[in-house]
Formats: sequence, structure tokens, C-alpha cells
Amino acid sequence: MNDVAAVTSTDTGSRNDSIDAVIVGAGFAGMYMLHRLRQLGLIARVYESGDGVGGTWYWNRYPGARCDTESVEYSYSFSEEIQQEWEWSERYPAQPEILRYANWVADKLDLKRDIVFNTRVDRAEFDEDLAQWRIQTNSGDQAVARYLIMATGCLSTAQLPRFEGLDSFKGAWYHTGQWPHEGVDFTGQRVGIIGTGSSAIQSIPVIAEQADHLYVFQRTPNYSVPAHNGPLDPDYVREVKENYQQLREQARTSRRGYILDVSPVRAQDVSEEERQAIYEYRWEVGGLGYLSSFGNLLSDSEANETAAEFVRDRIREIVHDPVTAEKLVPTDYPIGTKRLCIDTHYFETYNRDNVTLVDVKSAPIETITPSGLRTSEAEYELDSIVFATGFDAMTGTLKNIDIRGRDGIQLREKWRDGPVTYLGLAVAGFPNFFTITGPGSPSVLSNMMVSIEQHVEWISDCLEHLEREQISHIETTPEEEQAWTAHVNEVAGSMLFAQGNSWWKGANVPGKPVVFMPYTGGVGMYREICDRVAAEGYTGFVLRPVHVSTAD
Ligand code: NA7
Repeated sequence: MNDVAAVTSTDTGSRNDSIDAVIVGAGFAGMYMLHRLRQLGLIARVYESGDGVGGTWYWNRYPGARCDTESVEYSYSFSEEIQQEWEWSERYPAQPEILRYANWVADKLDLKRDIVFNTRVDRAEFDEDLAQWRIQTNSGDQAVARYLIMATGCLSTAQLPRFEGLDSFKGAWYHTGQWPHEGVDFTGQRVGIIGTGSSAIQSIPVIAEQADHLYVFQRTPNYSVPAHNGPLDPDYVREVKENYQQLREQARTSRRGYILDVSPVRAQDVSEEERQAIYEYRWEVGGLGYLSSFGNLLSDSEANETAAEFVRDRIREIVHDPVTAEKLVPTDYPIGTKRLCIDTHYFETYNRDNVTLVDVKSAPIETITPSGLRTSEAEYELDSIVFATGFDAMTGTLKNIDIRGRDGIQLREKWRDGPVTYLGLAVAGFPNFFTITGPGSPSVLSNMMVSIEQHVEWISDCLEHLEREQISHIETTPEEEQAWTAHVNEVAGSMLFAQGNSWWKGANVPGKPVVFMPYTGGVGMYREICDRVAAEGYTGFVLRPVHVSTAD
């Protein structure tokens, strides 16, 4: 089959008709899912709340927004034509370039005619007798579909802390994840930014260049490694493209979905001198590969400490003022147990006269005032406030939609104490329902593109099987999802992840159950498990043939 030939759909244009599948979200997951379902001859419709494709890269338009995965790896691999034709300009792609790429792919595959933009799915309910999902949107659309596939992304519900007084603020405020499309000009302004996660670490150096003064309100300092971003060397790109098939395969079977796999060597198995040389080398190369320096950095505290200490020393070297430097040095959690950041001149930015770091752990923010912000120690006059406060990750968007499975069971109710899934793909009580990169799968702890493609292909192979075998219902069981969720927890528990207050475990959202959500067993191993489940006839799922009614 030609992998990029636009596939004809038979969508009638009416928005109240019966279709095979509804896909929620038109980011990279939803786009590829639509393409695969068309190839199967199924009629699929995508609902997307934005007015364009791109998902994460449609919404996150804050200054400096850039992917932390290298461009040649953060791209679709399913089509040789697409991966050969598209030219990335930089080692790490900036948000506008990724968005152009998403649109280019969508146009090439003629996807947009089956995407209903500016439309949010509010409610979805499974009709057991008809084996169909009834989907309702905020614009009054109703669709009836046999399959419901959530491609809603992991970081798509902005987390805005409920600061007292925000309504009274006379200036402008923004959340990094909902940035105005027309951009923001901070020239001449006193700007406050709350948060020092990845979004803040990317935007702080850019905003500092524009603003009159930038106040950074930091609760927890973060480990960050330089990106060493720059234009891509054409010889390197040629080499990658010549070897793409093999390199992609390496990524698919690796631990984290990257071409460069985690070193099998333990940090303690080399001399102190050799260890420092390896960290030095990785620091110079830059990027998330720093955590792959040794195989036991995320499972052994002593090993982790050597990698953490190297970064702390670099921060102390870069930041001139020793008091500021100490505030920026993370000390109370292991490196990599909150998402490692990669930056372009982040720590150097604190050497600027117009940047002030404010520690809001020791002196918390008390209130937003009409003219700025007050901590327990001081008042700050601000023209604009940027909330770089992250997302209700992985489950937020799924729980915001009123999804009701068999017997009216609500997903948000079922996940009250934390998400339970089988393979991060399926939920008991919710037949014919799939989550792409859902909780319980490697998702955000991997190269998202690799994990998205793996899930999309697994789901489309599954639907092909159901169609061929005339299966009307596929559903996992409570026992299987409990066992898988226990396994996810067990693997995470054997590592150091519990020690970081990360969004991976919901620690950033007050009241959210603290449960570690991504599967940490490795992308390659996870793929093997999923493939085995399919090869053995979808073990862990109950498949019901078309002719068997509920009463049977
Ligand atoms: P993150 O990584 O969740 O960072 C959010 C930041 O906001 C983090 O520094 C938080 O401090 C801080 N925060 C959140 N709430 C508050 C309150 N109430 N007061 C002060 N500071 C607060 O989100 P990002 O958008 O930066 O990155 C998300 C992912 O996108 C990233 O990991 C990459 O995968 C890409 P805390 O650490 O909780 O003390």
C-alpha cells in the first residue's frame, strides 16, 4: 500500500450521521490514527478544539517553545516519503516549525476534510446493545461511532493555580500552554513568571531579552542540561536519511524511544575520572541523553547523585552570584525524577541585571494584587504575569470529558483514586474505547512520536482484526487492568521516581491522587508485550462476536 496516498473517505458532510470511529484530537496521534483508519477503509471523524492541527504544538506558542527531542527523531517514521521529503532546519525544532510540519503532513495526506475544527467533545456514552458510542460536542454535533479513540494528548489541560486576587490584576496574564496566537510583546514591561519547569526554562531567556525586568518566582529548582541547539549539518541529515530505517528500528526497540540508547554500564563501574569525562562529554553533546550516561542513574541513588552533582557544579560555575546560584541548585530530589529540562542559556540569564530570582518556597505567593504579586516577604509591581505552571497531565483532559461506559459508569469517577488501564490503551467497562499514549504506557517518559506510532499501529491492527472476525465488542477486564496497573507501579517503585514531586505522578495538581502514571519498563519491552497480546488473540481482552447480544 502506498503509505502517503490520500485515502478517500465517504464522509457525507452531515454531522449527525453514523460513522465507524471518532477520534478526539488532531495532534500527531489523531492525525496518524485518521490516516490508518482510512487505509482500513473505515470512516473516521476527528474532533479538534483548536482551529488547526498540531495539538501540543498548536497550543504551546510561548516564547522559546521548542521540542526537547531532536527533530530527525521527533517526526513520523511510518512513511518513507514523508521522512525523506521534509527538511528540518535545526537540531531541536521550534514550535512554529513543528506546526508547519504538522500542517504539511495533514495537507499531504488530505486529512483536514475529516477533521471538525473548533469543536470540543463534551460527552461520550456507550450504547451496549448497539455497540456504539454516542458522541456530543459543544457545537451540538452528535456522532454515533463504533469506536472511540482518544488522541487527546498528555499535556493538554493547563494547570492554573487558584491564586487569590487574580481577578483583580490590572495587567495582562498568560498561561504558557494557551499562548495568544498573535504573540506578546513584553518590551518595556515588568514581567513576572511563575514556575521553573521546562516551559519556563525555555521562555525565561527569551522574555528576559525583551522585558524591562523579569522576576522569576521559583518553587522548586530544576536540573537542566544545555541543548546546544543550532542549524542541522546537511551531511548529518543525509547520513540520517540514508540510514533512517535502521535508526528508527533502533529507537523502537530502545529503552526510551531514542536512537541513542541508555548505556548498559553502571556509574560505579568506572573510575571517578572516567565518570566525570563521560558526564563532561554528555554535557557538551547536550540534551536529554545526559540521563543515558549510565544504565543505573534512575534506579540507584548513589549513581544518581554523581550525575546530579555534576549538574549542580555546572550551575555554580555558570551563575555569577553565589546566592542566586545556590537557589538554582536542586538538592532535595534525584536528577531525572522530575522531567529533566534542556535549555538555551537558562542559567546564564540569571547573570543579567534585569532578572531577579525569587524563592517562593521559603516565602510563598500569598496573593495576586491589582498591580502585581505579593509573597509572604515582599510585594512585586508587575505589568504582566506568565503562568508557566504546567498541566493536569495525562488524565486531566480525559476526565474533563463526560465519558460513560457500560451501565453509565463514568471514567472520571472510575479514576477518582488514579487511573487504571490495561497497557495504557484500554479501560474495563469502556468497550471499543482506546487511549493513545494513555496512563500506564511509556508515553511521556519516551520519545512521544515513537510511542504514538506504536499505539496507533496497535489500535488499527486491532480494529482490522475486529472487523475481519466480526467482533462487535472488545473490552478488557477489571482483573487485567488491576494487574497491569500494579505492574506499572511495581516497575516505577523499583526506580527513584517516587522521590520527585513530578507531574508524572500528579503531584503538581492539588488534590490529584498521587499515582505514578507512565510505564517505565522501557519502550522496546512494552512494544513486545503489546505485540504478544495481539499475536495471542488479544489476551487480556474479552471479544464478543456480532451475533451475541447482551442478554447472552
Ligand atoms: P511543569 O514541568 O509542571 O512545571 C510547572 C512549574 O510551575 C514548576 O516549576 C512548578 O513548581 C511551578 N508551579 C506550579 N504551581 C505553582 C504554584 N502554585 N506556585 C509556584 N509555582 C508553581 O510544567 P511545564 O509546562 O514547564 O512543563 C511540562 C512539560 O512540557 C515538561 O515536563 C516537558 O515534558 C514538556 P514545582 O516544581 O511543582 O514546585
